Amino acid sequence: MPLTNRVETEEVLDLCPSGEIFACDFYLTDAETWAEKAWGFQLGRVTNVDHHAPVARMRQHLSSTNLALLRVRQEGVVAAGSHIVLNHTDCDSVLSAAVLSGAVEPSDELGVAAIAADHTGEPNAIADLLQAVDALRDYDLSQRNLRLLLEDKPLEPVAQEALGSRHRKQRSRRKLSRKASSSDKMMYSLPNSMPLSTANSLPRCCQMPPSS
Ligand SMILES: [Mn+2]
Repeated sequence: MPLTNRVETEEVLDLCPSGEIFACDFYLTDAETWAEKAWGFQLGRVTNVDHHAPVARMRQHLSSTNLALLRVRQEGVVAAGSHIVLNHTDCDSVLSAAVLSGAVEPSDELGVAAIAADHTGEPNAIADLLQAVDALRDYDLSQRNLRLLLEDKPLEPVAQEALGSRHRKQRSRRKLSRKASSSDKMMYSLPNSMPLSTANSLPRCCQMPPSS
């Protein structure tokens, strides 16, 4: 599906005229008014496996992957003839679809990876890979390389390249923030060591409050 802010249930029904539909990791309008399941909300043949609904439970540290794991552990993977629909390909989208479809074993480490990507930002090899290839918007590629990573095999060159460029960006961001924090310290020492006129000409955000 295209990536849009608001997705109506009619749109996914049109997309998949028959069979059960699992819309993963994007919010279907008013889903919270449907029948509540441990893994999301259901209306007829549509189930929204998603953590974006405006209800208290979804405001916890919870990702769609955690919901998908609940569904697979209680009811198994989705039946043949069902559809899994995504509208983006970040870590949580890819993992929730891979879990629901049975492409990967339902393990807790996948839930941890989704929460690292969505909430905590903690270093996590699975989250790192899937966020790195997100921009390619290629679910099959993401899923193939997820499996390679889980099996400890070399990634495809395009995934390796995406991961390499993510790491390079992270390194330069870290360098920049180290630079920024050391120059912050310098700024704070300025008012004592420089004439007032010079201190006043510093950009506003760097000025110390008046010392009166
Ligand atoms: Mn997502």
